[in-house]
Amino acid sequence: MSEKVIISAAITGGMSVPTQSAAIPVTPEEIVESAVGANAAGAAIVHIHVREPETGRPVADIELFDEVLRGIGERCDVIVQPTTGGGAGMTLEERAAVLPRFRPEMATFNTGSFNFGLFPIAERDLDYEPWELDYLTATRDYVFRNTFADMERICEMVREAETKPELEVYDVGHLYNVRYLLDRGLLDTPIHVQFVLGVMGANAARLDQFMHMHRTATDLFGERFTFSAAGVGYPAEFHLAAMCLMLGGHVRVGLEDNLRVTRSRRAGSNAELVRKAVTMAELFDREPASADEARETFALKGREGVAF
Ligand code: KMH
Ligand code: ZN
Repeated sequence: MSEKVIISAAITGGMSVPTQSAAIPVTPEEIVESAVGANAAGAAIVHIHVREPETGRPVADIELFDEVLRGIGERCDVIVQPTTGGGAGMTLEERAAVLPRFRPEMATFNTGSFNFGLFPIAERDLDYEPWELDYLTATRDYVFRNTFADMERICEMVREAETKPELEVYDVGHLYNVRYLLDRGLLDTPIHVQFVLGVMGANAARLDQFMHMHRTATDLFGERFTFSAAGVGYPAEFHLAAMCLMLGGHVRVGLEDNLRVTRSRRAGSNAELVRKAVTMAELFDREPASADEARETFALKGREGVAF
């Protein structure tokens, strides 16, 4: 069990709309500020999406990524992990363009195709903008596409960019997809796996499902993997964090995945969610790792190797 726990903060996301919470950072300045605050609170990694500044619509705009990644890099030494998952309706090329352009230390890598339903959120009694309602209800017919051809393409791109992929597994079958990519020599080891549970269309954020996926990963990858979990929604985010703290894994929190800090209180910032994760870590004798300690754990190429 590694004593140090690497905490990631997922700052804004691409599968939510601003009306869901005023705390969701939208503009590049807000995303940079929130990322710097999350790092100061104890996050070694910040996971980054971008949004249209005027509306908050999730976009794959490479110039907005440039502004955000440079803005964060100028303010702190946190590991900046851009998304290659993006948001609903984006093509693989749009989603993966961050890799050759910014050559980040880490980036997400989604390991299978599945339905990604957000439409029940549209039924909540909130004063949505028309585009937000369209964005949410359109997911009734949305498949988050990550075919074997797509994944093999991303394997090439992360290797070329010397970027460590964080393998996002949403269901048991995705673990076998990873095994296939390893067997083909398309992924370098040790791998880092993130169990993402609670997305409608994939596996549920239940402790028994987490244990089943963790056990399956251990069967398939032996000791050659590190892991973390991202629980979507409340209390899933903190329940999975507790499991990872007990099992020697790492933790992801953030407004991308969850809007509540307690059952009755919505989070006012990403830093607030990170602080709760830090408090939990202390209760489990796990100390938050610094960005450089995380770089060592994941054998990252370092900040000097990025292009932003
Ligand atoms: N939105 C999360 C459920 C990515 O950005 O590539 C998973 C995620 C994937 O963060
Ligand atoms: Zn994401």
